Amino acid sequence: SGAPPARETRAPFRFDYERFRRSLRHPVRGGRSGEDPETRARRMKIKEMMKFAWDNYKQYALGKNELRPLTKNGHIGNMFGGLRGATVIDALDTLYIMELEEEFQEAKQWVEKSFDLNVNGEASLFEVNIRYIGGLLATYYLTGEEVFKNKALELGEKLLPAFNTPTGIPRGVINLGRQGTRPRQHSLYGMSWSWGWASAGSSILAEFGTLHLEFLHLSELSGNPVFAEKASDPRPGLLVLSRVEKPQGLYPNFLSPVTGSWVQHHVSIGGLGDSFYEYLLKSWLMSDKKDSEAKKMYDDALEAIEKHLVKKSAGGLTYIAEWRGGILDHKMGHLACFSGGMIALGAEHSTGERRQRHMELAAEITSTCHESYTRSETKLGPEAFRFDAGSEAMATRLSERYYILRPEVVESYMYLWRLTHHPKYRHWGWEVVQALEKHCRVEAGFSGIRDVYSTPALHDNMQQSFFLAETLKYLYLLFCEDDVLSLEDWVFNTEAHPLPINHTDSKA
Ligand code: DMJ
Repeated sequence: SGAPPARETRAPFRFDYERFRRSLRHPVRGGRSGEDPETRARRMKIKEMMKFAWDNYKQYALGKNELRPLTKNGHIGNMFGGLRGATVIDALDTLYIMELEEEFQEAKQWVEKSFDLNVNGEASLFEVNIRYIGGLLATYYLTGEEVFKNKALELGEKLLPAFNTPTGIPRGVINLGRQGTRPRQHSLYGMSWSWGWASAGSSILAEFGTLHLEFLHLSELSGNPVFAEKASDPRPGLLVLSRVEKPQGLYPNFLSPVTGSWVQHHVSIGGLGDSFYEYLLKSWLMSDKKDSEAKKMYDDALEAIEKHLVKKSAGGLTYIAEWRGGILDHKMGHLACFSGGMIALGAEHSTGERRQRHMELAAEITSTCHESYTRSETKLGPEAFRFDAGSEAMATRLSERYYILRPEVVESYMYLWRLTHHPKYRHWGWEVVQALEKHCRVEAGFSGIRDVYSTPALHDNMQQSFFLAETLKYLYLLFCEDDVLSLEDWVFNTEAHPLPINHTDSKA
């Protein structure tokens, strides 16, 4: 308990753009000489899938948030507070990395001409941050084009009022409307709310804990410390979290932004908790390992998870259970499958017995998630799978059988491939490509499916923007050389948008 130790003044980020560009050049210009032709062909296939997903979005839904590939129209939804073009922003860096040049120009033009930030509506702070701010920042870093930076900064300003709470921990929903200019003009500008479904006005761990990477870059690029101050330095969120008592060292998912205490004891490394842990580790990596406070919190959290939540099924599968007020729920969500990649990345930067133990744990979890795919008829995994009542890595409830083009399993394959070079990860990634082609590809794009255990697939008529941002990007990187967006130089935000690491030494 007590305040975390005072931290040294943050050194400015120093980027070696040339190095980044060099690393990009290899994959996109046809790979290395001597490259295995099958690997190249597989990469090109994934590039074709991206072009297909983009072309259909452009044709039927440009300017809407997502494509509805069956009805061939657009979907707007209510997550982004009137902002449009979620798929454009999420796709930008993937198009660029895959060298889909014409398509990248189309997306860029939409940002220049049609991306309107003068909106008025209630947005998810988390979703706007990870998809819009993350996508714009990454594209700026990759291309150096000012328009992306300027839009990210302008949008970032609109998010700041969400932090005006007694603890500094933001609420989940923010109104993006403009500030009223006349004295009695009504405006909801800057009003923020907690989600109606979040118990007792609480903020969600994975939401307020998933701002740090992007906000640090907003301060870096604007020269305005306000972003870093709000989300990171002195980190009101982490200060509160470091003081509040954690049941058995675990972090529950719901916290009051007014009192700074837990509202409900539900712990999960999947939905509601997931990217909080991810951003602790990646904050440390992005700071070139200077942010020791974040690293300590990551290590302690993982230790508690290992001790209380990691279990082995009767059939020998390792999984991470959820925890409800002391009672284990033997269930893993698809979202929790990102943790194989995260734990492997953490292990890579550990030493000795711990390194080996965590690398094994990461490989076992990734293998369990692979089982959740192979045990289905479609070879795609369900939204959640269980280890109870005789079930092993399969959904037991009708409501958990769907697959919405989520990336977490291929994300872990990508990390495990990069960190171990075991060929099974490329093999498993290719299985996913084939399953997507067979069951999710329709005439006008890719669609989620309602039941992974039955064929022919029943489509949900939605091409999620994260399919272009994450699923296809991670699959592509799985078949690239390691120096393409090298893990030494970049961290991926939780929507797979790459942000550069702050190398303070000159190791170019
Ligand atoms: C994405 O928006 C991000 O990966 C987020 O962290 C979790 N949910 C989706 C993908 O499943």
